[in-house]
Amino acid sequence: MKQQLETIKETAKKAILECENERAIEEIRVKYLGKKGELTAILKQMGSLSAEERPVMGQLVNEAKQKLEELISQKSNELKAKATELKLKAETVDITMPAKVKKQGKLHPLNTVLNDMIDIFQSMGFDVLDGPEVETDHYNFECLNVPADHPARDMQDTFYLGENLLLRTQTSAAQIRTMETRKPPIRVICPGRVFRADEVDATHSPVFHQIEGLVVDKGITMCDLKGVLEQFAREIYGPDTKVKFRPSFFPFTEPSVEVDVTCSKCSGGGCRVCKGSGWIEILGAGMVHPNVLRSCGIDPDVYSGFAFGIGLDRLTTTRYKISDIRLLFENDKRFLEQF
Ligand code: 2NL
Repeated sequence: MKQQLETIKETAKKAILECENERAIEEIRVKYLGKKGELTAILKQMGSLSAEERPVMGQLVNEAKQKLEELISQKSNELKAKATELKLKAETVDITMPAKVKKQGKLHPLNTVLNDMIDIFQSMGFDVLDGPEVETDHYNFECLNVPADHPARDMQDTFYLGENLLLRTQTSAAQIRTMETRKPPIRVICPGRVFRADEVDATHSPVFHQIEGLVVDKGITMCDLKGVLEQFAREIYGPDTKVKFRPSFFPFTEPSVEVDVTCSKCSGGGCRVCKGSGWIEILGAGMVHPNVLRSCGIDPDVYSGFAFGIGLDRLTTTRYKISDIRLLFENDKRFLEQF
């Protein structure tokens, strides 16, 4: 029996030392020390021993049991420590690694300038309107008092899609519809893409952006036009900006003006940007022609109004010193990322 105990001790020791994970060590514990384990089996055989042999053998078995328990708990701790170490190693975060930068989208420069302009006009009580890019000859030209023989109606200047359908050449049509459907007072701006069959170069594109504005009410005069446009110019170009109104001509307004501001680069002294004149033209405007009011069902003897059209693209290229208008439409990421 002593021999048997010795063999059990040796094989168990060996198994414990060679053990590689916590599950295996638990299996060993059950195999030797469990209820049906080998050491327990020996204890059960003790009945067959003599009265003298029993306590001696009992002590040996207990010692062996203690020794194995000790070895098992030691190995088990070792294995646990090793597992923790491996886990920590696997989960290590290298805080010196460069962070993954999430690229955030930005507004297109045209949208930044447009949002500024919308803010300015909204603060003066204007609503913002939208309209279709494909228009009829009626809304794009007829209602605006543009005669049949006007060069703008020429195939050379306008993209026609059919006999009566065309790509709008200005955003006026949305405002014409407003006059047809809303009663004055009317105060609206209408930003959007417009199209002209222009020769393409650094300052001309067949598609560009315009903001048109329209005010109609009783007693609207040229003073209202001047006040609103001067306020707009100062907000965009700075409070010291001077504004000049030059007589001009548009079929849809009478009288008509073109508006210049002092060059923001040289403050009016004359430079390359303003071609030496000290002034930069920023928009066209005028008092709405009585024929236009009439064509929308508004009585020009009761109501009057003013309207204006501002090019968004030139405003954007000058603000950001962009040398070629085409860059605004190519949407090259390398260009757009700079804003
Ligand atoms: C430009 C400047 C302008 C208008 C647009 C307009 C709109 C309605 C009635 C009357 Cl609904 N006028 N728009 C007025 C003056 C100038 O645009 O340089 N255009 C060629």
